[in-house]
Amino acid sequence: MSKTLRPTSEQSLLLLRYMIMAREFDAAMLRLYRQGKAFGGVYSQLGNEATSVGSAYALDRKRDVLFPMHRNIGGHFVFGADLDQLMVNHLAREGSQMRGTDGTGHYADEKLRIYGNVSHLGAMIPVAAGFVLAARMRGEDCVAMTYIGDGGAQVGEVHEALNFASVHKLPLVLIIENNRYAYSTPNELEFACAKLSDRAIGYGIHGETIDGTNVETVYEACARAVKRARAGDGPSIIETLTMRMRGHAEHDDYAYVPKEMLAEWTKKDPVETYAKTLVERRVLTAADVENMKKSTLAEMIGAIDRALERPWPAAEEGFRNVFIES
Ligand SMILES: Cc1ncc(C[n+]2csc(CCOP(=O)(O)OP(=O)(O)O)c2C)c(N)n1
Ligand SMILES: [Mg+2]
Repeated sequence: MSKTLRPTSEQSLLLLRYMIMAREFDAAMLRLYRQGKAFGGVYSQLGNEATSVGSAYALDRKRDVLFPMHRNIGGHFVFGADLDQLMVNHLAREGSQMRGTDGTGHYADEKLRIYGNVSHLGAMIPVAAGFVLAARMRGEDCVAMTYIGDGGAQVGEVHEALNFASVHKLPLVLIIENNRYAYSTPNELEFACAKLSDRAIGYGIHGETIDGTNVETVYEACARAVKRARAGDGPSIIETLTMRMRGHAEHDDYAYVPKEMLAEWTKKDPVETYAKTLVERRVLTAADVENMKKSTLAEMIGAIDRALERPWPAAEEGFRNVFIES
């Protein structure tokens, strides 16, 4: 089955391109944070590019919906988000979809079919389940994909939403991004089961644990989950194994993470390994990869310059939609 789902050369180039976009956007945000130009938390995407891109790519963005989390910038690109708009959002400048009140993607965009992220861990999953229930009641064919971390997966609402979605066979795909840490808490202090996908048995749904650093593996597993969801077979849990390669956010020096662990996962860098695979398959050359990186970096620099030319949003915007206005 997985063979038939293997991306074509054209699709594989797109997967690589989206991952490079995610990588360069992330690198740009890390620099901007150090320059004092990005505010609030900057949550690095490093190591999560394949999970974010491969999962979102399995959806049909014309009819499905994405409920991303804080390390899913790749999915925004897959769903057609405009780079300039994303940069303005993240730099909280005038024109930001969150009116400058936030810099980590807490926006909903009906046109893009992106809703998220809900900051309170676990709380987004019932919203995603409710979305597809409503869509079903309206007679629409719509699959929702949403995400939770290894830490967030322990929150009660995740269970409630999964149980409800399973009973009603809702077309929901939950990606559990197991990047080994929730802030400084390691897996062994978060849960006692062998695999987080084992929980699927308790809901009577499909569950699997996959290599979250391989974009094709992620795409194939998610495409199968989307197919099942669309066919009326209900939700799936896909646990993607990755490593959070930096701190929780950029204020965190992640001194509690063993250096050997990071070194081990560096060898599985999602962008570099996929670029190498595509060069070996002769889909592109090493020089093409370098050019792709260079042109993406130039795109980022352009977007940053344009965003920084914009003024700050008006201070009153900070109070809008916070209190009920009568
Ligand atoms: C209910 C709730 N508790 C605590 C937080 C603060 N918080 C935000 S992210 C995070 C760690 C999440 O870890 P994990 O779910 O593993 O995701 P990761 O950041 O590793 O991708 C915490 C504690 C929150 N947003 N919501
Ligand atoms: Mg985590």
